[in-house]
Amino acid sequence: MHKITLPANSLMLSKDFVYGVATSSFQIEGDRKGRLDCIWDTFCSQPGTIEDGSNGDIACKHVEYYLQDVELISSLGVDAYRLSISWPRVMNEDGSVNELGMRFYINLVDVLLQRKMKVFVTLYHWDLPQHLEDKGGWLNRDTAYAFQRYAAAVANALGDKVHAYATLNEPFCSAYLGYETGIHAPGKTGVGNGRKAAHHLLLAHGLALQELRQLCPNSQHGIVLNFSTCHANTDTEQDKQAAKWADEYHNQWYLKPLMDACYPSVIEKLSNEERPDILEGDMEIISQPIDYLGINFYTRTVYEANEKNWFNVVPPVDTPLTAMGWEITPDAFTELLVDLHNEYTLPPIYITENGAAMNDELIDGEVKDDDRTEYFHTHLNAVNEAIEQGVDIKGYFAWSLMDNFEWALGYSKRFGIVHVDYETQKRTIKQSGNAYAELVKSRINRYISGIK
Ligand code: GCO
Repeated sequence: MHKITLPANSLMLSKDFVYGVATSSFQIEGDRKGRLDCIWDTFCSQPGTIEDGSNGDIACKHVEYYLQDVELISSLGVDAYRLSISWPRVMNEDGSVNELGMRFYINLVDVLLQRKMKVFVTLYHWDLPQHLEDKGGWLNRDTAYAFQRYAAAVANALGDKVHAYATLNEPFCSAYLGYETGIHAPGKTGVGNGRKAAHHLLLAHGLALQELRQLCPNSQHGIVLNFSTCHANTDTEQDKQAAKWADEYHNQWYLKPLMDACYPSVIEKLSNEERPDILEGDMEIISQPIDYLGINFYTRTVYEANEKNWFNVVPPVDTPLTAMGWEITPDAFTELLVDLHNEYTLPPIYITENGAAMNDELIDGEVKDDDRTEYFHTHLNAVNEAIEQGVDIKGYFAWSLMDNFEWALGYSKRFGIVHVDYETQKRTIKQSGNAYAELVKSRINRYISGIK
């Protein structure tokens, strides 16, 4: 598998379909001295939190190498780059703008525009300033208002040079992994904490959206959610119900408030103490219209009922897995997109992340990652299938541009279509990166030959 191909009549072969690559600030930037501490710095400094004991101090040194990295992105021929802003790099503790930090992003956006790329900016990809966490972080309602002020500062600095803003990336991860299970920063636990954090994140989204709309009326505004389809382990009613609860708890909890201004019915299973404090007007703020929905997809999950009438994850058996131990399930991707389309009246969709960690080997200057190329091939075809079934999908971003800091797994997992040697910071385009670039370029050729 050296190529990624799509059916000859695919809309994804028209030049209107946006192809991009994605990264996030903490995962690639390094240059910790240039910003305030964030919750991931603190989390990484606690023993036992990160598999390889690493942190984001250096990462891919992107702050130092951003010009070279933009050249690299441009060499792939993609239309768009999705990046995130580090809140603690652009805002001082007193709420004023850190001009030097903001300058970095202004320069970055400007060179991307010179390279004719569309810029997709995410405001929150999990790097909450530590001083806000010290006051309760996402458990504190005030954090949502601090986020609103930060969003306004970025909107003032970057304006409509940004094609699309996303308020949050994967609030599920921030809330559930960060405040409920504690495997991500800040490492808090408890159902009540997770649910309250989620509500404040969604409120922050709505408050920021008001600023973005007003300050950048010509940009697109949305949010990025992650989904893993929920499947019952057996055909029993109990397992089917377990999969439904899981879907509501992990997926719909974040989408239904945006679309229908309410939480899914699973909220009734929670005690009063576990439920978020929803103040009057919150759900209206949260459910303002968005211009697009960003969807991140990696894998499906199988559930069974447990004795508490709740759900347990059933680990995969005998199915192909990525290096994350995640099942490779392109059909679930189509199913997800078609199901969401049938259930809600959605705005246009961008696939803002999709990709795989694989056990790459750099041999003689090459990474022959056929398995990752195959993953992209099957998943891009799954997107194509959803489009054929009527889902409005405008673009696709590969996660990730380059190998980077994979959160609690440190540098042990590689998601890049570009290999990074962390000793030398040398970047090498993997075979999958070349295959992706070829797909993107073949599309342009096809368009030109089409109008001849
Ligand atoms: C994610 C994150 C990425 C991860 C990727 C792989 O949105 O979960 O955006 O930061 O690296 O998903 O786990």
